[in-house]
Amino acid sequence: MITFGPIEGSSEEEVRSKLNSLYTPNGYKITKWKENTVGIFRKRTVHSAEGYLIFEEKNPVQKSKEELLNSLAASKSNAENREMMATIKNLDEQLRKLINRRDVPGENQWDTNVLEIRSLLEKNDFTPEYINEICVRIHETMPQSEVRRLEFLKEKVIDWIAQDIRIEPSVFSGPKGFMKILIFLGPTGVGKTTTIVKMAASFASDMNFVLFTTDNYKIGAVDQMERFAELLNNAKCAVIRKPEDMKVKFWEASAFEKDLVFVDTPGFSPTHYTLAAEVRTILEPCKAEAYPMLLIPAYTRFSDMVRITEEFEPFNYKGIVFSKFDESSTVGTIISLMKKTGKPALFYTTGQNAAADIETATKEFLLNKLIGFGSAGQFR
Ligand SMILES: Nc1nc2c(ncn2[C@@H]2O[C@H](COP(=O)(O)OP(=O)(O)OP(=O)(O)O)[C@@H](O)[C@H]2O)c(=O)[nH]1
Ligand SMILES: [Mg+2]
Repeated sequence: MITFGPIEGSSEEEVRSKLNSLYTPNGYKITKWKENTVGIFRKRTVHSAEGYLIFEEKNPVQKSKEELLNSLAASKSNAENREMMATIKNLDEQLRKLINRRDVPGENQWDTNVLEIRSLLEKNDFTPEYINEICVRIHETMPQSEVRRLEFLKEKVIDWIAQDIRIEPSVFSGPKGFMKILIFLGPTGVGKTTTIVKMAASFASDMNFVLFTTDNYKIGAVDQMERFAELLNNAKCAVIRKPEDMKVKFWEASAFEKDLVFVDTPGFSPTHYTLAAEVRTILEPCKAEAYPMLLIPAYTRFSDMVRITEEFEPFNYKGIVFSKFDESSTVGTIISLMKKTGKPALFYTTGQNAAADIETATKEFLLNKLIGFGSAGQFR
């Protein structure tokens, strides 16, 4: 670090003006001001400043302007001088534009760190809307001194992201003695049936549960569920074909004091109106006690996630199970979705092993998957 001073003057303004004539206004930092009284007969106050110099890399326009000025001094012919003067004028304009641009938020030197955060968020597949909100928030709420500290900035951004993650961890809790009905909804092949088996095996092994399948559409769906029921210690499995079946089986389940009913549904797009209406009619009898969940694979594009969440809204699902996490490498899309829809994550599924590969949703799970935030994004 190169220090300067003391630079003296009769007032602070005079000292500053001396400094500005010696260095560029951003090229020094004053660390100490002094004020002394000097003289014996005629006393006067002397102000002085000390500090250190800040060296900024000259930008290319400044550099070439200086080179031109040096060569101008050495040049002889007037014609050459005129040409040089025209070039300098042009460079001056460019320089002025550059200086003006540096006043726009987002282009200043200290914004390098904000640009770094922007690029990290992009790598993590956050939506442009989400990224802009974070950048505006940095500009509006954080002083430059904090933004300059990249690690601190990363921690702050992680805090904000953590606040946007919505979690509902208590799917299985509820008043004792009340039967819970978990309904699994979602487009085709997202993992509804497998997730039921995973949940039953991992979280409900000490509960008295029964499986219902309403999937009368996919060939082999009933066989698949019956096979899974066998694997789950011969759990009871009922096939529901119409609302009357649901009423009867629902009544039986409560009469036999079941704790839990897992209800599988056929995969469909709600724009397939006939099937959507049929499924809703079948589910109607247990609507009041039901806990509907929507499954979406973690790798789904943001626009498709939004469409699916909107299309399944009429089923009043309580939250989302993000499936197939093992096939996705980023979590920005999911967090952006939570921020946009306010819907919480319930579970994450992480592989094809039906006896495991499921976790209750936590914030840490998503935060630990953020790329590039280093220790700021590591949680236990
Ligand atoms: N990689 C991976 N595959 C999974 C996961 N969960 C389910 N699968 C696979 O996804 C495929 C579809 O799973 P299903 O459970 O049949 O999906 P579904 O939503 O019931 O499908 P439909 O009933 O046809 O709508 C199967 O091959 C599963 O093994 C997961 O977490 N990771
Ligand atoms: Mg299925």
